[in-house]
Amino acid sequence: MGKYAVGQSVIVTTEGDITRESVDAIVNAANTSLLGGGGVDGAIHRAGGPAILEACRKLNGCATGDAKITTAGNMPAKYVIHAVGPIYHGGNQGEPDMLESCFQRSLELALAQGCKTVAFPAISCGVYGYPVAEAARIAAATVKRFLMSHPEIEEVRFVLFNTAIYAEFEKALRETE
Ligand code: AR6
Repeated sequence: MGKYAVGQSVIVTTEGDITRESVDAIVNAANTSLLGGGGVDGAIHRAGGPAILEACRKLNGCATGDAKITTAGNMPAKYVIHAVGPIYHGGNQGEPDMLESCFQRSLELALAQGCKTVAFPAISCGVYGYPVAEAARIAAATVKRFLMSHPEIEEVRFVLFNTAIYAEFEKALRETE
């Protein structure tokens, strides 16, 4: 587990399953339909139960780079923030801005809902094919910048599913301003 002080807040990295995190909000790596899928999305819907899909059906989908919030159903978290990351097409099609926007919009929603603790997975780093080192740098820089101006969010956790991705996020957090 890594720990990084950012202003009055802290960023924590852990390896594990985000559905088990006891935080105010966990972030989902969703798709524009918001109606479920594989990867972390599938795990969240399985662990949270049907209340999440029921809430998602009322949201009319979500644009890439944006996020929407629902109940977390049966999971320990209070909310799920469904963020839609970009599919990676080489990096020259707006992917970095869209990925940054996912983290920014998720944190804005968390703040608006009064969340103090938020957990993120490695959005876009699975099926969507984003190179992990680049995605980790964007995630680290965006979250750090947000926390510097919003100390109301006390802790952001990056919950990474395997050792290689965990190592990239650790590196990015050490090297990013
Ligand atoms: N906890 C934490 N991280 C996880 C978990 C988990 N339980 N399960 C997988 N990961 P992906 P994407 C990691 O593919 O690339 C879905 O079908 C995984 O190892 O879930 O944004 C959606 O519906 C990887 O590092 O999301 C979309 O259609 C990271 O989470 C599409 O996939 C993200 O991988 C989104 O693709």
